Amino acid sequence: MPMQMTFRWYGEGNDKISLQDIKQIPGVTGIVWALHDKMPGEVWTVEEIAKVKEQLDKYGFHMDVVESVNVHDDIKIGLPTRDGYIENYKTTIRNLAKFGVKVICYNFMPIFDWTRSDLFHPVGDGSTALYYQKDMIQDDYNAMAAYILGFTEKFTLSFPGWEPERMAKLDELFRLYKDVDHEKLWANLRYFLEAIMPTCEETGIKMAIHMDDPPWDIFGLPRLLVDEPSIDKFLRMVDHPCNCLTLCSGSLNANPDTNVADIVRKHCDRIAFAHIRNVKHFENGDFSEASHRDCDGDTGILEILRAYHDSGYEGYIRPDHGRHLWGEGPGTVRPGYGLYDRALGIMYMLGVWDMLDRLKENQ
Ligand code: CS2
Ligand code: MN
Repeated sequence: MPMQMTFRWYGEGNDKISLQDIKQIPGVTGIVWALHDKMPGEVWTVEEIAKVKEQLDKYGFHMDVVESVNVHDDIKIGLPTRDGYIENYKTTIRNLAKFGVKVICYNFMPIFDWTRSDLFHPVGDGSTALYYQKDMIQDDYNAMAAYILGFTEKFTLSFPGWEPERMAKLDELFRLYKDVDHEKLWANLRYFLEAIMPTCEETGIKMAIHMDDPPWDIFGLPRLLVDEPSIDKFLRMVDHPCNCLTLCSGSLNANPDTNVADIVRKHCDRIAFAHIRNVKHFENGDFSEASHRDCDGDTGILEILRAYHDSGYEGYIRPDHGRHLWGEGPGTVRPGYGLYDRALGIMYMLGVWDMLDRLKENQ
């Protein structure tokens, strides 16, 4: 079985891209989905999941991968209330398994999901992309949250991980995380995983942690999954076949010293889900997201794909963020999640993959 190409979709009424559009991209067999109106900690019910299944079935898409079932802050902080939220998480795992879900992507980043200073930065060719200006993400978390929320409110969007309900309590959240250092956060992650592994084993679902993005502490909050040593540590800490990775090339390579292809070769058997994203670095530490073509960024997309191919990767893969092209812009597209550049990315990845297959056949 070859790797399985997927496409992230935010759901009916929540994504301007239709399943019909996605169906026309060659090679896509499954939709990466989520119940985006759920708050972290809530149970996903069978009825709600069934509705999505019905929508995807019409187009013959599988629903094997969920991104994400978000983890409640109380679990990350390690509050006594965490056990209740963990029970809810287990119920969600069991409910998802009833519909054949195989992989749950999640992250363990305190308070913020991916963080950027500009959502529509000019790339130089008329397109725009997500951009990280290092000196803008220093100490004023309220300013950064206001920028993102200003955007989501204006265009009545919601970003997973940036729920206005949570962002309204930012100062309180920061207070709660005050004593959560790296060590404590590692311990809380371990507690969570050890609690849910039996449910994963019983249902066959793999938990696939997403890398922290960017891969360093921000606003004094600890971040764990940042490089090769921390990934080694994570896999050793809970050494269970259901404890897996969503290996996100772009998140990891925001640190240009990280060689993602090496990590693929080392841990391919524990990668359940591959995100392919290309990043271009500037000398002052800023970076911009780029097209998937290898030479448009510094992430080493060709070597990463070669590493997956050599390792016989059979898991799920998707283009991660793309640029905004051909009229896509604020108001018409979710930042990073336009149709065109992700479709181009898929064709690039499949082109490389098909050729690697051919070379192997002819060997
Ligand atoms: C995604 C992440 O958009 C993205 O960058 O790769 O936001 C990812 O969905 C979450 O971190 C996973 O929980
Ligand atoms: Mn990613």
